[in-house]
Amino acid sequence: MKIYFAGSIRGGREDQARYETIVKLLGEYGEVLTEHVAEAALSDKGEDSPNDRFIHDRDMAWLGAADAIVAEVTTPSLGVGYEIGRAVDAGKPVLCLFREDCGRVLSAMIAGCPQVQVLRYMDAATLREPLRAFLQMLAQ
Ligand code: 6IA
Repeated sequence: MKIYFAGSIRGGREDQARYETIVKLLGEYGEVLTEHVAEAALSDKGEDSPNDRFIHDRDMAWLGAADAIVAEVTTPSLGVGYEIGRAVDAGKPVLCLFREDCGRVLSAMIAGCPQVQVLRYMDAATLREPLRAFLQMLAQ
């Protein structure tokens, strides 16, 4: 099972520690193609940073290779929204995770999309069982 994890980068890194917890949980059920999204040290300011065209094309190739997309959507991110839309268009299963106590309301374009499953949670540590259920259902 190849899993594409999406989480905010330029949209803001406030939830980075939660991404780490989620990527670790996902790693119990498959290969996470995009582990770097959860890295604390992720920075695109270095001299050896790949350019945006490279990032886009590489990520779209990974998205195409993925069996499932799991997106943490609490911190609003143009890139994550774009990835979700592309994944829906490609007919890929998409699970979005939204932290309920964040003080925001999830975009209607995600919450209202019939092809997207939304899971509202409070604590990332409680996500093991719902992630297992989502991914094992796909494996059948
Ligand atoms: O608009 P955002 O930057 O918040 O979009 C985040 C989403 O787009 C993530 O789910 C990633 O899959 C993808 N993405 C955006 N920027 C990058 C990136 N930046 N590297 C990989 N995926 C990205 C470069 C950082 C690197 C040079 C350290």
